[in-house]
Amino acid sequence: MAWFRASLYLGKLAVRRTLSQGGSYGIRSRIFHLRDRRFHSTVFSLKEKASPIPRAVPLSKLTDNFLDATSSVYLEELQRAWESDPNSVDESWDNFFRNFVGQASGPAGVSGQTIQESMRLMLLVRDYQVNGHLKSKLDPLGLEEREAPDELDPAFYGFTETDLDREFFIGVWSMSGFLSENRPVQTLRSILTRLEQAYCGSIGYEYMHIEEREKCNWLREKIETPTPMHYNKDRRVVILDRLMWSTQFENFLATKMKTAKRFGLEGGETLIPGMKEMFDRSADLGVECIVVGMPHRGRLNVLGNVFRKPLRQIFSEFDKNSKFEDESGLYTGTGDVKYHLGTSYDRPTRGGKRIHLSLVANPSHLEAVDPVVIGKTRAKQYFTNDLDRTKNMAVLIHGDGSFAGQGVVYETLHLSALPNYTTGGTIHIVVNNQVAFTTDPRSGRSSEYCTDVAHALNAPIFHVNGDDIEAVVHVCELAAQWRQTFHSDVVVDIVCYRRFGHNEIDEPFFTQPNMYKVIQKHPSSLRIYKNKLLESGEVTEEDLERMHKKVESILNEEFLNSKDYVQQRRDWLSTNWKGFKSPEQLSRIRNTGVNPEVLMKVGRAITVLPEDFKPHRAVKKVYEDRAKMIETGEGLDWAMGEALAFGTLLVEGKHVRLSGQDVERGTFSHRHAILHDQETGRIYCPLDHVMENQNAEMFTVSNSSLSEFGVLGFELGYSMESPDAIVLWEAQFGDFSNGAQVIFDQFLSSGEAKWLRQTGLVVLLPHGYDGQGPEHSSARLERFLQMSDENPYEILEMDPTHRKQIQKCNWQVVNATTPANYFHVIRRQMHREFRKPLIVMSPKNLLRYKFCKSNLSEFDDVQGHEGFDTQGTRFKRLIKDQNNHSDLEKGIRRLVLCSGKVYYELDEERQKLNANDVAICRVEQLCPFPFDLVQRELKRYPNAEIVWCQEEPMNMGAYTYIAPRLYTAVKSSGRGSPEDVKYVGRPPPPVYCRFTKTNKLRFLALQCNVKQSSILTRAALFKRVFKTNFRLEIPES
Ligand SMILES: Cc1ncc(C[n+]2csc(CCOP(=O)(O)OP(=O)(O)O)c2C)c(N)n1
Ligand SMILES: [Mg+2]
Repeated sequence: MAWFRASLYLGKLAVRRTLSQGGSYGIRSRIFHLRDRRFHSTVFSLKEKASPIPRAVPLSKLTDNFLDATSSVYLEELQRAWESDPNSVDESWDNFFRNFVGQASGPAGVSGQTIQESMRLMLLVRDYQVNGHLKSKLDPLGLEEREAPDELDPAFYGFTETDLDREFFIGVWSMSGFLSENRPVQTLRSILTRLEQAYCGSIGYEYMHIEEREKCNWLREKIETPTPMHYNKDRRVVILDRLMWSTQFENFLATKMKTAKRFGLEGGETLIPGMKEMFDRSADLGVECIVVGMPHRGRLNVLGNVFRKPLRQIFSEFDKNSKFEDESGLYTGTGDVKYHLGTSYDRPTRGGKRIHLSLVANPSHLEAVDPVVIGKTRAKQYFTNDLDRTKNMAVLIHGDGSFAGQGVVYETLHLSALPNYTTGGTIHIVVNNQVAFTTDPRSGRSSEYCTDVAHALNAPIFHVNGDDIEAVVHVCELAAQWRQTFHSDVVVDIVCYRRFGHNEIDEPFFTQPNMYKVIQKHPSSLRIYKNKLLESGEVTEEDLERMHKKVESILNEEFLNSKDYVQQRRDWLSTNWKGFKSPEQLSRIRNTGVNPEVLMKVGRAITVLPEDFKPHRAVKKVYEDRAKMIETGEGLDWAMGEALAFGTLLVEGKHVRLSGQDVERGTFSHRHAILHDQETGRIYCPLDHVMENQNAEMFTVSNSSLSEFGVLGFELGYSMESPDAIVLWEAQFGDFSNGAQVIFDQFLSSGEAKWLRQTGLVVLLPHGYDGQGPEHSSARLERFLQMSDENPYEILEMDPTHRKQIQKCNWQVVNATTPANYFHVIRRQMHREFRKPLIVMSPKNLLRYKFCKSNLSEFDDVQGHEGFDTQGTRFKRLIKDQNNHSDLEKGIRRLVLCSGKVYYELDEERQKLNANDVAICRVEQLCPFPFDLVQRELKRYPNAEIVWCQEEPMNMGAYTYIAPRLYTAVKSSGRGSPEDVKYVGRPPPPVYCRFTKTNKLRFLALQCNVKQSSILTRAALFKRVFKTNFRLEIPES
């Protein structure tokens, strides 16, 4: 291993470079060198002998490991020291010298060679492996201004031109590749030729940062081949044909739809043959399904040529006059632009197999789809029992600007090796056109390559000149082989260019005049490949003409057919979703109570621990208490309600997955879903044992990486695969959900409308003003409510079982206040024939609050039991006043409507002050708004003034959402005008509590909170100062 690392160190030296202001595109910067270049452009341009400048090395360093070998003086010192006493040097050096002693002077023709020279040659070889990519010819435009590093100059190691044809002993090494061949004696010229060929051609291999020897050897075997890679004629014709399709597709669109935005692939057309070869190779190696995520660039080309979306359909989508099937009354959503849409297809492969391809729809936010694709892939692996993760694979395509710039890339990469998130390796392809909209790489990133982020993963990175189609195909195949062999991520960086502007109506000369002058004259990669094959005699002009005409005629035919093409009703059901209902089809509302016997069985199973298991004392008590709750049927707390929901769903055959930061124990130490034996460290998960021989993954609870965007995106993708999984993501505190805002905005709240894809993802956001500071108090309920698409002024059909209100709405937002109601709302997600995202403002201090308890009878389905009303046992969208009020209560002076934990504060205050003329109702489901139940309560209290009370400030919380809906309910019930609804809550500051510089935040937050809470509750119950609506009447102190 020491030997491998030796040049890694030198590699690091070479990477120390200054940034350039020059016009480099392929890589970020020009490299300034520490000394004059002697020997960099080709191996045969050696100019003059130059020895490296010796650096003094203290003798104390002589025990250093091999990897620290940095100068020839040092090597000489080492050799001398070893000769006088082998024990005086590090063991790795001892081995090295032993390997050479007696050999260098042995074979004929190498006499006179010093050990020093052998050692330097070794380092040179190593330098090519580490740094060869810096000298590879990646930029098709030839604008790259980087210079090869000093370490690739033989002069750096003291060799001169006269040494080129000298023979050197380099030994036979146990590593694979060049040094393992049985050719211990070679001339310097042949060594350099081989190295240049392997590392400095159209492919730049970056892999020496990988720590595992086995993986490096595997790659060396593929890279340091005795002869250069060569495709036979048949393969070449297939590659040519694929490149023709890719190129002619774009050209065709460019001539037929001159001004339409399509984000063409021109300049990067080799992506298409590369992808196809990658998919073919993957299928040969056992992949059956590939989930793809990609941005705008070249998406139509990928859809048409790789996914085989009918060309006539693609063309008709450009046509303003295209015909649509009559979709009135159908599930159509709002739609999206054509370069965002997804599709799926069973593609036949070169090897005669079929591979299922699925392109995930994505929003305009670059890279946001990455974690979604990975999550979906992982779910496919679960549902197809793909235990070794070789049948389902993810491929992500990136732009150079976004791969380097978007943080979600890093968040996604870091999921790749986590046991509950891995998919066995993702293949990343970067369409590196050396520009992002109008921005040059030097303004767009600080790293050398746009792919440097992948170093963090120890992923190999194959940079390839996009004009060399065979090199592109080769690395695409290699990436597929890597993934199927090592089950980890790999990156293909296709360095290409963008022939036109960012889109077709953009003028690139405004900002990149020099680059575009070169591009204007630059032949297409198809032209280059045609010339190559003509030169080799493998095709003739006639062959080319015939192939061209064939493609052209199909494109023309499809174009003509597109005129009559009737856009079909969009199909939203994939196989797993057969039988599920669109919002146009009624899904009856069902009960979610559970048979009491099943409840008891599940309850016992999840509270019993193995006899020999030694949990922490406090956790043991938690489990004893839970067992008691089940046996007595009383006092079930929040965690128990949740565990019962999960357990009963498992019994019903559903897959349950809960993920997020520290969810196994629970941020508030309430869940303890996984227990740790205090003596052995063994873990035990009671919910894994609800049934006999339960599949280990059927219940998954998993701490995640410390990411919101990445992990929520992953869970969203997971939830979209099958309706048979209930997937939950919990934020540590609700406020952290803003780190995943893109997922909420672009996917969860709008994905169904844009792409007709349903998801029942549950998002748990701890929320509540309990003195934990301005951030942790609020999950920003208002934001989720604002994104609701419900019409506040329209009351839809509200029949108890025929209601379609939820089906019509984009998502549900609830703030449940009892364990039983939480249990039912979780179960409700799975007990319906459609799926809808659910946002839960989950509690913090209610987790242990003495009155926040439910009885087991509220969970069962027994008629007459507590919780069973005229509708059966199910989630209560509104909880009426707990004081057993009759259907008509004329004596009630005030009806306070509220949501969340403030209810308990109001109720306590009411009891304290004996305010029995006040009724308090909890709106548990804020969105969609329970108009029917609010109307019912208005009827019950005909003389009550109506108050909305919240603990959040007026500009936050539910108020702005509730107000117009409450008005609609009041108006429709004939209970006065909107002005008759009063507000009690905190004033509207940006955060809820004021701080001064000297105050300790936490202390003040608590004080402020306590003070404000009591004022607030009293005002809600008694204050008579509501002069005008919309105005807060609670003083600050
Ligand atoms: C998150 C995000 N920020 C900004 C944009 C606007 N935008 C669209 S394309 C683009 C340039 C992308 O460059 P690159 O990733 O190199 O892809 P290319 O267009 O060059 O293929 C930008 C900035 C966006 N779509 N998403
Ligand atoms: Mg780009």
